Amino acid sequence: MLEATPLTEDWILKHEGDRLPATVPGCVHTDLLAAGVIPDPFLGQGETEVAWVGRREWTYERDLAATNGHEQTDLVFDGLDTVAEVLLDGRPLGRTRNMHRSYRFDVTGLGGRLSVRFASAYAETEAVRGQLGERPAAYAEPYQYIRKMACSFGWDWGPTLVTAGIWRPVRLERWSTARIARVRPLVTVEDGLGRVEVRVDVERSRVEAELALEATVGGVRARAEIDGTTGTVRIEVPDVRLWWPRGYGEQPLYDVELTLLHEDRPLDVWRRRIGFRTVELDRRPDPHGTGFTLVVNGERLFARGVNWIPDDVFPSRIGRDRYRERLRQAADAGVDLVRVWGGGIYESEDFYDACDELGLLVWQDFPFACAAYPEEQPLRGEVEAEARENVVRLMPHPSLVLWNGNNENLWGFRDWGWEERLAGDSWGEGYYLGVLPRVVAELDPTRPYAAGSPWSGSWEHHPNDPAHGTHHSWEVWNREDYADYRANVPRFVAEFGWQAPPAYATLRRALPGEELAPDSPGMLHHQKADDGNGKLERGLARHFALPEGDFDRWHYLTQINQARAVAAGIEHWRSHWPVCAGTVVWQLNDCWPVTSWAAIDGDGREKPLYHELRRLYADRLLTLQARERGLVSAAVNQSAQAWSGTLTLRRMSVEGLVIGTASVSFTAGARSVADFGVPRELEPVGPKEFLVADAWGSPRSSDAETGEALRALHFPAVDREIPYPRPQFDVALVPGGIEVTARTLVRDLLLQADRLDPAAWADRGRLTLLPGERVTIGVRGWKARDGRDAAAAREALYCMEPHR
Ligand code: BMA
Repeated sequence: MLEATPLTEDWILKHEGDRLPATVPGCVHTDLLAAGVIPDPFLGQGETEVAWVGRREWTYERDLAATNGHEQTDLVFDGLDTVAEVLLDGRPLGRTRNMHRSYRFDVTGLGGRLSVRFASAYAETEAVRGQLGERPAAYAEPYQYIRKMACSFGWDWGPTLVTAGIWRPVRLERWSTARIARVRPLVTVEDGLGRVEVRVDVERSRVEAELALEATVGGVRARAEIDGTTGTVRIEVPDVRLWWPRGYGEQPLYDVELTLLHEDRPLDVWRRRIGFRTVELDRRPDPHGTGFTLVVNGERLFARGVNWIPDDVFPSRIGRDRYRERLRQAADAGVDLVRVWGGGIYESEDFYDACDELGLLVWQDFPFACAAYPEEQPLRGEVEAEARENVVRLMPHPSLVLWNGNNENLWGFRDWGWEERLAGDSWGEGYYLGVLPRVVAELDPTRPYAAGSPWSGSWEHHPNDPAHGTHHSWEVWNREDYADYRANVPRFVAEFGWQAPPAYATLRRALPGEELAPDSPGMLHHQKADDGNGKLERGLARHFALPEGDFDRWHYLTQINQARAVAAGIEHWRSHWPVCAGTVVWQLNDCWPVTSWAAIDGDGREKPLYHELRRLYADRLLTLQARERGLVSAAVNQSAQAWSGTLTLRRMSVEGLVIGTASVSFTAGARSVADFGVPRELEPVGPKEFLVADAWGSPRSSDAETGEALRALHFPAVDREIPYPRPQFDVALVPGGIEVTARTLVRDLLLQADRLDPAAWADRGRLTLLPGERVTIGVRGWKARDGRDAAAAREALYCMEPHR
């Protein structure tokens, strides 16, 4: 039987004659940090101080004892970052140049000093660029010349921390006769009958030995012979339970166990979990253009998505618990699709395991982003090898529903001046329209492939044409106000978003001692976007009077503006289902403490946008939309039951007077949207008025947590024109939280719980109370004791105020 021995212990990192203790898996930066050699690059300007680390060569070492008792011993690296030479007692075992691959070296009968010598990634990129020529990109650093996580070179939300190291597990594998080299379970289901076709490749140390395979799935067992080095076991499992995305059903997972046998003795075992479900991507042309709708088990879905970036710029630090926590946060916010963005990595098994269990659909980008990538050697072979390996590695996971060729490269070629600059040089098209779809079709024909995001399906239409395929909506934020989201109805919005600073406690930790201001040195350093602060400022100024010299107010308003921006997009687009079939917010998470588009900040704290997503992505969403024909109320119902109830409309003044009311009954069928015009006489006019719509319904339309009706609000004027009354409300400490009772209109009330205690969390984000309304904001991680805490709670509450 194959024996695997992890090589986790006894590694050292050589640094200027010192031998520092090294963590494996890990990386140079985290080892230097642990040894006290470098400051924390996440704090203050630490990033700049450690820039030298990426320019050096680094060596990891440990002893490797020679082993016996087996015919073959392999040294297996699941991941090396990136350009390395592996030596045993000075004798080269091999070289590596791809972070996205694993490596296996034959060390049979060998022992001695094992060293892994990493060259600087910059040395490699300079050599490859010298050989293949310059290629255009959205960023200055040379990430397109090396197969390494692109965003480690810096991004518009990420630091430039070019690390090196043994970033994934390493082990010895000792075996005799044969081992399982590659397993491809092709899983299909039809009328309740699950089929698993397990395609297996083996490696042999004995060419002649007779080999067999035995596999079990869901209690069904099957056998097959190995012919040469391949074999296929076919298993049919009757009455399988379907795996569904969350909100649509359960996530039953079936264990697959595959054993390689020689004379009925097991040589090697492979275990994974699979799920039975079908997936199609409907891209048929229709009267609106070309659709992009995911269909799972025959159900057409509006995808409630988020974009995922590496959760730490040093991905070796992200363990199973961290993945699970972050993805649980996504699921709790109502998310059902996570797009693993192409500037990052193929994530670890832990990521996809959590998605399988939580019912999160995964859209996986191949790691290419925002650049022209050369298609010549040595890159071409690396791209094909990494694609083959990762398609096979990830194919057991039912959560994985889509492979996508790249992020924004087809768009960049057409729109960002690359076409002219390239003058015929290769730029990656051959990967996205050639190599990658070929690899997916050959190895995993059960899954759809898209060439890129955005992409209209062919060069016939502009790659980012909203009417065809996927669209990235970035005019809003870069140049326009979020009201502009309403300008069109894309078929699928794969990226859109708005920036805001992280939670206050996160800033305090990241910028120790700094007197915080929007443009204080640390704030500027932790803002990586091109003219990021300018866009934040202009975005604010369109809605609010700028709070000069008041950082806390600026922080509150920018966070509210972020939540409102994303809400404007999602409410509009969801109200246009099924023409629009998905929104993927840029971005769920951060990889360090930074001002960014993220809903969850670099310390894992939830920004107001996060709580807003819970409302926006709930099965039932009520929204008021200003359309050409007038104000429209739309009841978006993504649940399997019809939603019928009564809608109460109240036209009000900001002083709290009710100007007019009406009640209508409505029904939104299962998985559909019902919209109806707001009567003209109820449309609010001018800066003093607004409309409140409350949906009361059966079966329960109410928010289970609060027992309130679903509410939508419409203010026709921007805040800086609205004559808000001085907000008055009472605050009381109640078990588990804070109770607020409004005596006036209190708009966008927000408890910044981390100001009470860095460990405190609020269970909701911004909310608007009408005079007389009361709400309890749940707070975890904080125990209120006395009157001083009530005062602290009041201090941590923000809301819209009259202009000064
Ligand atoms: C798109 C993304 C990322 C970027 C984001 C915000 O370009 O694909 O590259 O971080 O917009 O600018």
